[in-house]
Amino acid sequence: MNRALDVATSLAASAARLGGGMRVGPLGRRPKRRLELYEFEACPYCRKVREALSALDLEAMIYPCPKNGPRFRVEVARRGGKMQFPYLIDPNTDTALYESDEIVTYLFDQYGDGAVPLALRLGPLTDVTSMVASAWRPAFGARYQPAKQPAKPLELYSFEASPFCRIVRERLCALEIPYVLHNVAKGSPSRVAFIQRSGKMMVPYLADPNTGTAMFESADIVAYLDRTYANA
Ligand SMILES: N[C@@H](CCC(=O)N[C@@H](CS)C(=O)NCC(=O)O)C(=O)O
Repeated sequence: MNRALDVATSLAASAARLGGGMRVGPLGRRPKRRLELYEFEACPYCRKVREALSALDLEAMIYPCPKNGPRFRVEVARRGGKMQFPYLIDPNTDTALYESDEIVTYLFDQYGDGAVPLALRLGPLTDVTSMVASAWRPAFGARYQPAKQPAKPLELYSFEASPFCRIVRERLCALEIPYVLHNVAKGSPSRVAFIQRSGKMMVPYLADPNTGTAMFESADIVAYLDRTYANA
């Protein structure tokens, strides 16, 4: 897909959700230990959870589970008993949940003010708009593409509504590369530390501790991931 079409369809995906995952809302207590999320980018139910993480300014360890992915899908079945996504683990409360609505409610209870934003509590309408978002880019972030596994997880600064971040998340997902997701949506208190680290407020920003690489620009990041991890 050419770059302009790539960005346009990714933008359309965000528009379908009316910018859900763009802005931080009221925050509650912060988790001491990082949340873990098994998901895949093209899954509309996973998107709801990712929007919640952005709105709540939460970090998560992301284990991408593209279809046919050899690693993390089986881990979900082993840990939770079935291969269904999203699957969230909160080591702070020893909680493990499958259903997206339950996960979203849980996250706003634990780490927000208890109120789920309207766009995430419209039941079937929330699901349908999230499906429309996925439908714009059905071929991306859904299927596994053989890749080398990094020794250490990568780090991605992102927020759910950014079309450029989506393009990078899709690639990480297809290659089944685990990463720490740092959400820095608009209004995020985490932006201060991010700017100190990266030098400016722009996402996506990828850091790879395996190679000492850190970079902006979605197209460059995708090219880097392909060059470094995709099997030829
Ligand atoms: N009601 C569940 C539905 C979850 C669901 O159907 N997830 C799909 C992915 S979008 C799934 O796990 N499919 C099995 C697979 O991908 O192998 C929820 O809201 O979390």
